Amino acid sequence: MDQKFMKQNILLINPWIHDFAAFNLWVKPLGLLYIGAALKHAGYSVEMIDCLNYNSGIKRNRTYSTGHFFSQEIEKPDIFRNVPRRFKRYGMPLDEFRDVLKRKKTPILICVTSHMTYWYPGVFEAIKAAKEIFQLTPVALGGIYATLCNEHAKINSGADYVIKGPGERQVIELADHLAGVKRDNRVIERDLQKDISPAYELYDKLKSVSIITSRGCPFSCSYCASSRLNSEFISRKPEVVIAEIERFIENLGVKDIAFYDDALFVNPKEHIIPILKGLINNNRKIAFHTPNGLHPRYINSELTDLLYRAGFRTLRLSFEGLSTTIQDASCNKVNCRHLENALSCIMKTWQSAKKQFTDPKPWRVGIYILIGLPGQKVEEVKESISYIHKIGGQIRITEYSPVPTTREFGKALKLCPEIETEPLAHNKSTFTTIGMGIDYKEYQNLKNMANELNMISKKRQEVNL
Ligand code: B12
Ligand code: SF4
Repeated sequence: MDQKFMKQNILLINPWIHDFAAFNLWVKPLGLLYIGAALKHAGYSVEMIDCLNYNSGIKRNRTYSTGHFFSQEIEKPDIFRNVPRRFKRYGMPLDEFRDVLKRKKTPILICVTSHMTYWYPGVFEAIKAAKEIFQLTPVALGGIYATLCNEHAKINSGADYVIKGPGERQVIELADHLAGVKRDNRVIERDLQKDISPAYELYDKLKSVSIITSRGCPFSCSYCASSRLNSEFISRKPEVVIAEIERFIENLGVKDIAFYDDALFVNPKEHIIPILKGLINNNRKIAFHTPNGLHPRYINSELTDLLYRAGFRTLRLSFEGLSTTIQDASCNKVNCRHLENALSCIMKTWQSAKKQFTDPKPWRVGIYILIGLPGQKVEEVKESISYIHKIGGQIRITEYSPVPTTREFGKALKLCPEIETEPLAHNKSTFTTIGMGIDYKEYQNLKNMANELNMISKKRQEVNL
């Protein structure tokens, strides 16, 4: 490889969220950080602007490094004119972003990531601002929106390259092309197989990181695009994961680590159990969290004991719903027996933790139910909410967002043809009412019902199950 081309500068951008609400549940641009790591690995110099990493100076109490983003109200897109809620840009003010951009060296390439399909306006805003300042630099767009709404992104985003799917190899090829670097393709493959870690060193200061120990999912629920985003289910080696966590604690001083896996507990004996044993052995005083739903079918007492001892404190379990329709749509990955057994193991572990440890930190456990699937009935949702309350769980409502390429998308399309051409219509807060054919008040009533029952459970229990 010709060394004179190396150390050329590439700028990464994680854009804002434009939405009605956004909460920082260990949100990190993990995909972009993998892109950054791959580019560094290939010899490029990389800088990043994370629009969501903005401290406005307002002090807030944050539990386990979660909290609110800085936000500013912006004009509501016309499609949401009848939604009685304020629309906001979450993350740093636009002018501040422009100022930060102006202070950067001119890059040979700007890499912009994207997350939820309905967050694309923040992506377009970032591309536009970057192009105003670096007029001659090409922009590459990748990530979930760019993959699932590829044509929409190609036509409307203003990016010069719109890249689908896992981008590590593709972005190196693009950068090499722009820099005029000739590299043997086999070298790229071999280097990426060294199992790179996300480039968190691009941040000045961090309290938490999010990591991923596997890509993809062996299930194929009708409403989920996991298998389209990653065609295979691939797990990283436990020892590699443990070493990565050690480096993040040692080098970055983080106190909280969240797992972004779709299927963290699959093949437990080969995967999560050795990871947990390694973490227990290293005995670090940090907390682990799983904001993405876990599969209760794999949970038993051995697993909950190891999870607690390793420092796992926030657990979210996927239940989705009580009806057979929703359990079928979810590949029957979970049923009531799995869920009740999981809760009982979690409770037993807590009882024994109280006896074993002085000042044990309680679990924070929530059970996800999915609402807003096309044709779902209000009564069905109420039954699921009541059931979770009855078995002593905290209800966490997740609203359905139609995801292109999924089987459920076809059903959603019949109720709302706009989702085909306008990704804003995938917004989870607005589609729920359409999916269930209810008005905003009825939807709020369901959320209020869950909140009230959660308050009752909280008063009754010392552990937030
Ligand atoms: C972790 C996760 C979350 C986390 C946080 C995510 C975040 N950072 O914002 C939490 C738990 C908070 C979350 C919440 C939700 N999520 Co979510 N989430 C995921 C998940 C499991 C993983 C995303 C991830 O980080 N992957 C790991 C990284 C390494 O992969 P990646 O980002 O794709 O990056 C790769 C490529 O895309 C590419 N790439 C990325 N950037 C770039 C840039 C360039 C230049 C290039 C070339 C390439 C490139 O290369 C990267 C490396 O290989 C995905 C499913 C999945 N398997 O992807 C769902 C997913 C994104 N979520 C989804 C949904 C539905 C939701 C919720 C709406 C659920 C709900 N009802 O509450 C909420 C939305 C929150 C909100 N406020 O609206 C949907 C998407 C919906 C949509 N319409 O877009 C997905 C796809 C799951 C699904 N159902 O199919 N989620
Ligand atoms: S919803 Fe969960 S279990 Fe189902 S395919 Fe997606 S990631 Fe896998």
